[in-house]
Amino acid sequence: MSSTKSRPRSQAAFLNAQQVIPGGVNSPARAFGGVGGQPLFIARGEGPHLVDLDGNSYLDYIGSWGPLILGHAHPVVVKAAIEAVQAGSSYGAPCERETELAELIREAMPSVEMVRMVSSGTEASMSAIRLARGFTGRDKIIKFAGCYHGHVDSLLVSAGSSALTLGVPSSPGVPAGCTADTIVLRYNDVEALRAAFQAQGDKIAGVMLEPIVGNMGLVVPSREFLGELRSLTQQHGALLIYDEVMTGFRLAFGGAQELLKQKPDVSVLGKIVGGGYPVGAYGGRADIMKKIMPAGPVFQAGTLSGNPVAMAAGIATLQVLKETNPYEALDRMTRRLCDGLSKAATDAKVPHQINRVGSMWTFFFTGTPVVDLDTAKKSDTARFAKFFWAMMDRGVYLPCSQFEAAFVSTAHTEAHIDETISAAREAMIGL
Ligand code: KE4
Repeated sequence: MSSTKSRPRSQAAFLNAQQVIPGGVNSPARAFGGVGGQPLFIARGEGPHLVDLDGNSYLDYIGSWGPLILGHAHPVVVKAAIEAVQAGSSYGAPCERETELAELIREAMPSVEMVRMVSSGTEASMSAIRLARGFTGRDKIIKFAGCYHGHVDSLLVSAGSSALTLGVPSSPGVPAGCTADTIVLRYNDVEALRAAFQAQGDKIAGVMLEPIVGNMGLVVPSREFLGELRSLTQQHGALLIYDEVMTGFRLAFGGAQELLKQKPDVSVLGKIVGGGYPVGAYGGRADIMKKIMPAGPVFQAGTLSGNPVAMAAGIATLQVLKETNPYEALDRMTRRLCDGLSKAATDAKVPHQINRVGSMWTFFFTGTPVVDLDTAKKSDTARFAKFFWAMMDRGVYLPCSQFEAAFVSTAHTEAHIDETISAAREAMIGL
């Protein structure tokens, strides 16, 4: 199944790209592997819209896979980036913007007493794991099937996101030694977590999870699971690492940990913290972070870490979020959308589940509640693909995989939401 519309300029661009870029894309998540057909090539983003090379405009519910909570080309962010780039693109030396963004993160997340900037969520996750191992002197890391933390060698086992969509849960090129110390458990499985600590609690350096998952599609943790994660890590001297790359500044200014009233030892950030520019960050308790070189012995470095232009965009984005506090409005807008989508599916007799937290949501084509990877995989991905293209042809750009979260931005209005619901009502007919 793919589109009924022709998009000749995107098709030509894709053909060209495939000559010089593997698969024609710089990330498999954009390859449309889960929905068939060819990716659209984008000319520009404007507020809630993407415009492709053929001049078609789409309501964008990906927002660059999360970063664009303010929509495309927000004037405050654009102005900040332009001013920054006119003072030079990179110094290879510290600048005060790095401190300013770190202070904003610390203000938003009390569990984060010190922060290190890097250039992607993957880099932040990789560094957080090394830090946990360096701080505890232990090797084992627990992760959960369906959670994705970037393409970190040791975590590419039952990863979510595009690794899951492409059906390659553990990638070639990752030596067995890299994953020998990675324990993979089922999300929300309290018994398995207890058993893992029972068996090897004194060898576990850290437990890493998406506190609210986006990479199986959206999955929420049980209260018991969250509680056990915190108490077992505390009891056994392991670090609790929240991967808030997607949820940080998305679900609340203080991220999922604010919403869930939890206090991890280390947090991993990305996406919104750079306002659409390449920024990752990891931070946490000062006694832990002081293990990072040059304050401590754990090595980590990066040419463009704390890049001044990216810092400026991140600061501008967080300042707008702090000043406008859009979270209740985003929650209302996204509730309106999901209620409308659910009614359209019910009227069309399409079995579905919608998991939503704030402006992050996933429409699953299954009648079974989705609480972990196994239940997420019960979804009808062929029906998802048909719906994806039916919506695309009606000017609505959804994530190109059943196992991804979608996002509403502050640029989406009620009119845009109602337009999306009408398109879904049509798209559901005969699905
Ligand atoms: P990046 O290296 O892509 O900046 O961040 C990796 C990462 C880490 N943690 C979480 C919870 C994430 O969701 C991600 C990246 N998310 C995917 C989409 N779910 C990015 C899309 C892509 O890989 O192109």
